Amino acid sequence: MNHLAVNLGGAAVIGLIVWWFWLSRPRARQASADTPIDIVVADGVYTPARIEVPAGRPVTLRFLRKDPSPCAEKVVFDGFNTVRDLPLGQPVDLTIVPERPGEYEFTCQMKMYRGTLVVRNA
Ligand SMILES: [Cu+2]
Repeated sequence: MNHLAVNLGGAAVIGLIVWWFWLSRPRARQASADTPIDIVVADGVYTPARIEVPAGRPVTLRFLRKDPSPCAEKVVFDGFNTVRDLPLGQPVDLTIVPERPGEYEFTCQMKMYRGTLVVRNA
């Protein structure tokens, strides 16, 4: 398998994710602890980078790090006092219960990767 094929495969997967999460369902997804939200960590961006969840219910975010650079090795949720290590290629589940509506940023430890958890009134 050559690198181009791998990259094209990755792009196809990302395209599929974009289509599935953003284009096929323009309104916010229903999220719950039982059905994790997959977040790919690659090329300096979280995909998806903006996630809407209802307040007061547990939600599980499943991070999959594909970026080998040390920049991507942690995810930090300041608003929830939570930091997780992200081993390369291994999904990491993070379950939180967002009690109050608002926008909560999550970032890598250097704040180069940036995402937003949008908590709505349920
Ligand atoms: Cu970083």
